[in-house]
Amino acid sequence: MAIREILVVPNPVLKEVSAPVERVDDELRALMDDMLETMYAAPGIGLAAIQVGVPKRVIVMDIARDGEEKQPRFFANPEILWASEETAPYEEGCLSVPEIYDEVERPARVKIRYLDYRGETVEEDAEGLFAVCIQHEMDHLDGVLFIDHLSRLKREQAIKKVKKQAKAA
Ligand code: K2U
Ligand code: ZN
Repeated sequence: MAIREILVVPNPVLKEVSAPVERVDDELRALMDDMLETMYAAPGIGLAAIQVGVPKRVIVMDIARDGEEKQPRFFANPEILWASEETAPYEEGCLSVPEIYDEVERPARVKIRYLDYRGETVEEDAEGLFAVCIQHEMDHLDGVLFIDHLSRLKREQAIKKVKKQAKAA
């Protein structure tokens, strides 16, 4: 396994639409293993393949709380089959938009279908932090960042702040 570089705004790769995977094979599992190691090291609770520069529709996640047993999750070609009309706000952040946090409103519950680590098709209901995180990561697969849900002013201020951080580093 290897820790990979996480791309940050304004890298244009982050705006690319990722392609479906043809099969979950050992090569894809090696990518998912690297993504999980990279996510834990960040640290974060989710990561999309595009964030490490790979335009494939693949997500890893672990929403276990600190001190709880790790619960790594793997999602290939995830789809949202249903989303509740009810929405819920959440203070989101993003490893590709470092040190920027703001409230985003998303459907409170979603039904998803995806291929798991073994390539089996799974359908699952998500709510709470799982629903927030999977929708945040699935946005990444379509080249959408959480700041794209904010006002133009807030989005531009966020990108300006990240650029300033990068210069100061
Ligand atoms: O996509 C990413 O950059 C991973 C995010 C996932 C995430 C964003 C917003 C809400 C939930 C999950 C990172 O994990 S951001 C760091 C973080 C950590 C714990 C809770 C919220 C955000
Ligand atoms: Zn993100």
